[in-house]
Amino acid sequence: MTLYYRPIPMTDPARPADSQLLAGGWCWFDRVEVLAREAAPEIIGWEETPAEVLARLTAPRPPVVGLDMDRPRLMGILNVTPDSFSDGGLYLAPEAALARARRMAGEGADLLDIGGESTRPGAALVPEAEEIARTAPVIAGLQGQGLPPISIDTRKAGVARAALDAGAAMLNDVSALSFDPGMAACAATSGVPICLMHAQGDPETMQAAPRYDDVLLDVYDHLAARIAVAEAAGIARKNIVVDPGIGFGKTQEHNLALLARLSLFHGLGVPVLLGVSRKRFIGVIGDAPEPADRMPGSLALALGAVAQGVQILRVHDILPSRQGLALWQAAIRGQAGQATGRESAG
Ligand code: HH2
Repeated sequence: MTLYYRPIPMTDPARPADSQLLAGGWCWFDRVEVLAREAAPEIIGWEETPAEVLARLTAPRPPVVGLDMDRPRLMGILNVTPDSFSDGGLYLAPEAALARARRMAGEGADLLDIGGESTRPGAALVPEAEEIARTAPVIAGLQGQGLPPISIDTRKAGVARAALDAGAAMLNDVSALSFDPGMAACAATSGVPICLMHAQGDPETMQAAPRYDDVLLDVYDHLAARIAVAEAAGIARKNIVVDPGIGFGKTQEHNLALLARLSLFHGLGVPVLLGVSRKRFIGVIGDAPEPADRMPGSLALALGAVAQGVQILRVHDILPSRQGLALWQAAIRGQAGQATGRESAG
């Protein structure tokens, strides 16, 4: 029987002396929930966790594109598309995209994630040349201005290469190397970090009837397998980030099951990224039919994720997220202090 070990993350200032720090970050744990497909969950003390699992849970994560992972980081979303579910059409003109990127940087984004193909449910494939024409000029236009590092949100190696040539510093592949056979080699040879995200099916059909045996454990196993594929292709483990892929072939119940136990993913031994911003189920639970009205719910989920040690939050709304993080951190510390992210954010 395969056992899965989920650290029960704590941020309380009363930290027992013999507790463990989660991933060298801001959460600690002294208990671990043991999960299995065939058995009821059980809670054990950290010292009963197998040594190799404990090593992965506690090892400080290496920096990602120069960003230390000992504090939560904000990745600002910039979709240069006509049809993204929230900001589609707003930033298709290069000038509008450049202005949006500069604004998010000014508001304290640690990273900018630029995409030229919507992956919302039902979205159709964008031809590679079109995706390059949307994204590469914007990335090139943002170089040399002291802006945060840029990641390219693409499933295609050709788009990734054009983005890297234009100055991107990270890859974000929602197919976790399974869409384009050239993507793994592109990541390996360029030596930049890559986010491997879980998705079930293609955007066009993924919400038709998503099914899992146990969504949490299935997503965990899938990401573990994709990490193995990435490493076999020559991608260094220090360059891998994982993401459970909220909303990608998942019902509301699936999304919530993942969000409730996000800390399991630290067992993969790499930084965890989460993208919940403005997604549909926030509108359903939070009674906000318009994506632009879903910031409060997005922030609530983001803070819940940070309380489980998630290192990178992919968000549309930098300013409110920055403020929320700063106040959350001040409150758990009982004092204001070190900024929660980009030092220049103040
Ligand atoms: N979500 C979207 C796109 N890319 N990448 C990662 N790593 N994680 C995510 O959750 C994720 C992602 C979908 O959101 P968005 O970019 O806002 O919309 P669209 O796909 O319609 O462009």
